[in-house]
Amino acid sequence: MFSLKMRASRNGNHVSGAERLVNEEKIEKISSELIKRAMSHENGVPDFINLKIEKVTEKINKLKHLEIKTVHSTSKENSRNIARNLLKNELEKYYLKNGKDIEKIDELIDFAFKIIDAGNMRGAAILDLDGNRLENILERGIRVKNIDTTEELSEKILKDSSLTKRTVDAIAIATKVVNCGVISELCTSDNFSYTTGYVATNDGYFRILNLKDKGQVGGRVFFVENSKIDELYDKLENMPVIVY
Ligand code: PML
Repeated sequence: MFSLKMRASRNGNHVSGAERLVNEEKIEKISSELIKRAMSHENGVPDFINLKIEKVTEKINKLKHLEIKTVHSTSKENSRNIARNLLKNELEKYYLKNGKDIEKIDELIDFAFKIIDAGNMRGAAILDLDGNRLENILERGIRVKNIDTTEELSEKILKDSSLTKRTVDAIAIATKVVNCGVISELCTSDNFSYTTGYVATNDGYFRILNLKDKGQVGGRVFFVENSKIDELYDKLENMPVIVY
């Protein structure tokens, strides 16, 4: 298989990026789809597009996608409470396992919301249970790479008129992240007008409507136990995964 990575920018600012893992015979078709995607991006027409095509020699891991559960909520406050409870449920198990004070979980979640609302990172932040940031480069964060979804999954998701390509891309990230041992992920979109975000755990991909206000920036936080961070980093970036 081959990895295709596209990133586009304008005046040095990131406009869009996407990646695919495809068989040799699909390289041309998917390359043109990625270029089309770059050219028609909502952030404007780019003045620079980079398309990288590389043969993947490692074993490709096939992962079953997290179940999609949409949570309808009309206010940001309520949506954030729902996200908080989902995160708490998951984090509590790890706090207890590591003998940590569960009263501190709210503080950790507040910190995560602060990070995503600051919106100044290209990749995700990684937080351990004590609220330490574990990314190699703080401003950059970690970018989950070498992922794709099968056409069947993508078609199945897009058949639902309430879902878009955003969900297809996000489910690939969330499924890989959770399978790599991340306890849970909190995400809001970096698109100003897209207010749906999600919490991903082993129990599913919980899309939560109105997780931020229109006009707000977004971000991603991965919650982890702090052991084996180098191994986790390597997997998140380099392990080839196709989500089905
Ligand atoms: C969804 O609607 O399922 C996508 C949630 C947000 C994904 C993040 C993004 O597109 O920037």
